[in-house]
Amino acid sequence: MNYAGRFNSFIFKGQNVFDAIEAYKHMDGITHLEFNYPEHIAGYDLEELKKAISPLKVNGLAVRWRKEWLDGDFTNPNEELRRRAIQMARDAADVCRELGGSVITLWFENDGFDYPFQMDYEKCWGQLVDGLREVADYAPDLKISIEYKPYEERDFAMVDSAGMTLYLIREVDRPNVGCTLDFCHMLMKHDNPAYGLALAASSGKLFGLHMNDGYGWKDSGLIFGTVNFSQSAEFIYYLERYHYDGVVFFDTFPIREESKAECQANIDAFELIRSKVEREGVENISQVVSKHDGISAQKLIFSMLR
Ligand SMILES: [Mn+2]
Repeated sequence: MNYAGRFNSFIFKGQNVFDAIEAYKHMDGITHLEFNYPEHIAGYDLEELKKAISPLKVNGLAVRWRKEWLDGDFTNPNEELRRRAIQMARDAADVCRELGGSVITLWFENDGFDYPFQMDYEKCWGQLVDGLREVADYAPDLKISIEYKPYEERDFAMVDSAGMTLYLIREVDRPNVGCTLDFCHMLMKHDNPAYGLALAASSGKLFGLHMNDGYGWKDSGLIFGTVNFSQSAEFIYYLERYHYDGVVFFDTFPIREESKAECQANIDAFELIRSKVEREGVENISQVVSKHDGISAQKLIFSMLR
């Protein structure tokens, strides 16, 4: 399995990108790096960064528009800011390619609304579709991956669910546009994580994963598998069933925990639950699933706990 950790777990504690890369090299299982753009790239020399990365590989870059775009990223009412938001995604594609990465993750943190009558939904939906097409056509060699989150920063996000994400992907209609599924975001929406995963993966649109855990009412970013074991196991079953070969990125927030140990705990948890799924066997689990029976499902879950 390919694994990556979250740079900000180190950077928010005063370390820099190079410190974090060094820490990842000393973990058991990390294979890839995942940068935020521009925050983890600006101010660093790309050549130096490239040297420091090896032997790890770069999965991709996640664009962060942040505070200057409070009124919207691809739907900003200020046309100049809207153009710059799209341009930032195009610039991220150039840097991603330069670093040997293949995925641009777009979480539209500011594209949403807080008040009734605040947004012209049809107009803004069109802007989102047009902006995504522009980025996708600019970088046809890269995967452009949409990460949904139901709320936070806005009360309502425009791309707020697995269903809305898949609908948007269809509307955009480009082969290189797909999605990244964040486990906590799915719990926040009351989307059963494995359901969205199955629909995305079976249509070839699962480009990335953000694994973590939580209680569903906020983006908790807890260590994978700690709260929702059975949903985590179901998620991994579908990853195996659809032969997911992308990167498993742990989007967790070790605010009080030691960052390196916390990242390792995520990898170990994923490996452990994966081993439980593999011990049962994808074929056998598929037979249980085909029964559409709650008791059989419960027996399978408890069998995995043994
Ligand atoms: Mn995420």
